[in-house]
Amino acid sequence: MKIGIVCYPTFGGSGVVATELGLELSKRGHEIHFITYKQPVRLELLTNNVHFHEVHVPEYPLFHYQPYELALSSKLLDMVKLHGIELLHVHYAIPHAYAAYMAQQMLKDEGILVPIVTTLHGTDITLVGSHPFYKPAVTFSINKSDAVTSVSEDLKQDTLRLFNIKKTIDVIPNFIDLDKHQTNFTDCKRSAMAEENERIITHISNFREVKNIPDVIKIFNNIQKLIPAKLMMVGEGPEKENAEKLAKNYGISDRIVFFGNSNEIDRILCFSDLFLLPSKTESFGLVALEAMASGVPVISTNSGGLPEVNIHGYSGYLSDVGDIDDMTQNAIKIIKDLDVLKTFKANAKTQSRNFDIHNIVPKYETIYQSTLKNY
Ligand code: GMT
Repeated sequence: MKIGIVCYPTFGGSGVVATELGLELSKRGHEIHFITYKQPVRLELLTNNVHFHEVHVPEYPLFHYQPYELALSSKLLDMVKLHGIELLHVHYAIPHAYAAYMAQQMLKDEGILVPIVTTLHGTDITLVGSHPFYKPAVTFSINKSDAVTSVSEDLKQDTLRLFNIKKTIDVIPNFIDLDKHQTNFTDCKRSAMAEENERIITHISNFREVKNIPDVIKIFNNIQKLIPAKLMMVGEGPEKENAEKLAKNYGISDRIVFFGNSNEIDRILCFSDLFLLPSKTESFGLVALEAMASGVPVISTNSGGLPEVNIHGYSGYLSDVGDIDDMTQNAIKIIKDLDVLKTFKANAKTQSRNFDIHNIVPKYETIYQSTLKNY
């Protein structure tokens, strides 16, 4: 199949999933066209089967907001015509499903029929999409998609609760390429990061408010009072500065490394003992899955789709949002004893196998095939 993929190309779960999906589909013989405003961060190699088409939005001073949706729908139209793209798979309802619908209508006018598959990732539904300013347009574009998928059962239920959806929503969980995460790095630089007796705790995110970044610092502060530990903070975002200040106030700045964005999180996860994800909500929590695939147990909240990913008392522990004490105690339970830690690490790896890319990507292929057949 010739598939056009639209996503946010930045460091964020939806862009990562879309990129990994496209790459895997290309390995399975499909021709993939990424259509977005920047080359996706995890899309390093373009091949005969993987193409990237940049959406340019000309700056015009008259416009207070530059019309990205318009530029995207025009680009989609052009690329479908030029490359014979058979199906558009858009990740994130806002504004991608909306722009794809516009492109679909324009193409129809020219006698070209292209179905749209929309994948809901979470923030497009729970945090942004349900805002009254966006809700009618989001409802419309979901209902006009030819197929709709959601990355967790919880997100599907939220979507049905918050919007008047007339479409069937298929749950296709996010996935992981285990080969990428289970390589035993010969150059895993644990000793450069911590002493032999120290535990390494890691957090990776885009440091948005929803990630509850201060809770990461508070939990770590509690842990390091009881067990020698270091904290690896990976990513960039609005809450980073506050996190640095909080660490300074606690007097633990020397125990924390702020890395900034990284394309090689597997190289940081390879020496990590525990992953912290105290988010207010996560439709899925892809990063928790990435941690588990690297054999890192997860301390997370029990919000959103996280209980579908992290299994309480097995791959890690789940707590109520904001329950710093519970998260601290759970963390200690895992890391204080090396044998317990070893068991949780092994369990985390085992749990991640339920999301093996090779089993999940065919589910998208099935959706594409049935959508094309019924179109
Ligand atoms: O969580 C973020 O800040 C990024 C966001 C996104 O839009 O890329 O992630 C969402 O999609 C990911 C991939 O499906 C999920 O793993 C994240 O849980 C989800 N984030 C939220 O629901 C807050």
